[in-house]
Amino acid sequence: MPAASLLPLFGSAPGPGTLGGPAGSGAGGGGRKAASPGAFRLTEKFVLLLVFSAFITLCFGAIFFLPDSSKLLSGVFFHSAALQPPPPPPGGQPRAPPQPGGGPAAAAAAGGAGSLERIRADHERALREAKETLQKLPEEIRRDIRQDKEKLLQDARDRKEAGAPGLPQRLFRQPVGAVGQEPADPDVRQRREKIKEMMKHAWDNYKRYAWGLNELKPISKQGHSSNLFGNIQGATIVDALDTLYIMEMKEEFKEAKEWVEKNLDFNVNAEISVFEVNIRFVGGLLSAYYLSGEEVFRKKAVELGEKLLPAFNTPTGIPWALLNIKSGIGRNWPWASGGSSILAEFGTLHLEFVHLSHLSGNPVFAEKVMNIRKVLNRLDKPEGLYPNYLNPSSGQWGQHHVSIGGLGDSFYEYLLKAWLMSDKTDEDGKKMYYDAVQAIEAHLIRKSGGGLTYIAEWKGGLLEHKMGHLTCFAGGMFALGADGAPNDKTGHHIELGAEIARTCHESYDRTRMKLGPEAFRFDGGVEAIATRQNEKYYILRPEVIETYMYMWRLTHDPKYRQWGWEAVEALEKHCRVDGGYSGIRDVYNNHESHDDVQQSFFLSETLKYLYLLFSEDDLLPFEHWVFNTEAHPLPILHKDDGNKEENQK
Ligand code: DMJ
Repeated sequence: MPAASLLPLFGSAPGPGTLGGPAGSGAGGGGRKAASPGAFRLTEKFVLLLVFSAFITLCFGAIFFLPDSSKLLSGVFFHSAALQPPPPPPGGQPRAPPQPGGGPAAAAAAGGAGSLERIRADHERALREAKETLQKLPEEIRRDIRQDKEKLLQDARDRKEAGAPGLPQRLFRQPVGAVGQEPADPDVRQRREKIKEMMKHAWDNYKRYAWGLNELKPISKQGHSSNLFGNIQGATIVDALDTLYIMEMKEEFKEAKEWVEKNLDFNVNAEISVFEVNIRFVGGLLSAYYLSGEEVFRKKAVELGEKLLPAFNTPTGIPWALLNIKSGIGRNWPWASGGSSILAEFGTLHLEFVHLSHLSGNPVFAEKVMNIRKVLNRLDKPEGLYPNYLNPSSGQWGQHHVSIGGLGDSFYEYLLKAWLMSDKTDEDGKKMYYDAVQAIEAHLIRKSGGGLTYIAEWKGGLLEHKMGHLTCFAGGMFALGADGAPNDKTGHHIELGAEIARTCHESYDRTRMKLGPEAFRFDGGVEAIATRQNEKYYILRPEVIETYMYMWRLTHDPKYRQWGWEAVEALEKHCRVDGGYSGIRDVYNNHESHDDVQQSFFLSETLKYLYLLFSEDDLLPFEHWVFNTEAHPLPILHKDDGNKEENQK
């Protein structure tokens, strides 16, 4: 027993008139101090020891020697844990009846001579240690306490450095393209430098006013917290790690890493959005690991992945949208149709979870997301389309609303990218993606009177001729998937990507501030313009710039760099403020009304895609990396690198 645990017996301040004077006051001179409560005469010590051991013997005697004491022991100390019902199994399969004798608690509860022997031995050791402590000087006891404390701290430090316990050793090999060449063209180089300066402005202000909090309020110069992350902190830091790395902002990357090491804590009582925490935190940590090879990121990613697993404890295995990561209790958004989970949320876990299995050696993560695929493949789809709502208990669709923007978007993105990330071995993902695109083309994609291609929303068979800023990511997706398109449709998919890019550019160009609204419509005589006041805002979103980046890489048409630069100028003119970058309430207005939030995705996505747009193609090349939906790069699991099994999980 450490000396520290005996301290209350001897070290607490005595009440008035007991031993005369505060504990450890030092009065009394050298040798054994008569007046100090820690210094007893030998006879006093003996009496104390006798009383103490008589008391302990009495207590334990009552437990050991009363009739049926082993049952009492197991009932009091061990049984309550076993009474808690385990969470329901995923997939709704019947649970096997509990087996006797499983687990350490059950073994102890089974009692037996072994357990009693151990308890007796512990008891004797405690008495021995108490006796030894009694013979020590107060100063010696204090020294022991200090040493015990230091040892505990050192152990904790060692555990941190050694990485997560149970993680397999892994030889880190940096994937191709984690760093790239300087752009050859001086103008391009200069523009890229400007984007790096924007990152520095965003980061420095976050650091100055909101360090360690989730996001920054750049006007009021303080932290901003969103309930998407519960009380997990540091969203901007984790989201920005890989952008800092590829921009070679080494000092900033180092301070971000140190913050993660010391402060990123998932042992909190927090209800979080499984989707948001996955794409920003798990995705950010995975990318930071693959770029830098720093073990702390692998360890934290796996630790967080494990915390998310209880979200899958539903009858179908379709995860809850919200999860309390302490209690493991999940639920869905109260506004979601019929208690449903959301397509874009449960469909946007695949890439990160496959990598979690890859890095942890634990297949459970990949199994969870593969099961989502199975559930989806068993369901009938209206006109081949995927509704945005799916009930995790009944396994049935909720309202038949279909969208390639909010609530649906990244589900389609992850089908394509799962196939690409598997080095094109995930045939299931491939088929689901191209089948979905075919249905989207047939039922959702339309051309306006003015010749703009747009993607409408589908509500039970009726079209709403509205396109969200979020939907603009689809231009890049169509172009990225062009290469594998069936029936000689490669050119057609590239063309589709180009048309969506043009429409989204128009949605920017037709505003006063040259920044796109949250949603724009194609009805009542308008084209690519927001008509409702609550759709006129711009919150530093990346999707349009993301599409320019893909289109540039895949076509090298200079207009995409030109359009990207227009966005840089507009951001600088209307969103940059002293304290960072802010969203805008109405992009059609003459004067900026700032929303006072610097979203973490501005650093992880908007600025990263801009930087890549003005970089050479050798930085994070598409042959070796895919980007998660928060722009966090994840390496392709090449089959000739021994990833065959990983790809087939
Ligand atoms: C990001 O968090 C992700 O891109 C997500 O998929 C959708 N929306 C935001 C940015 O707009």
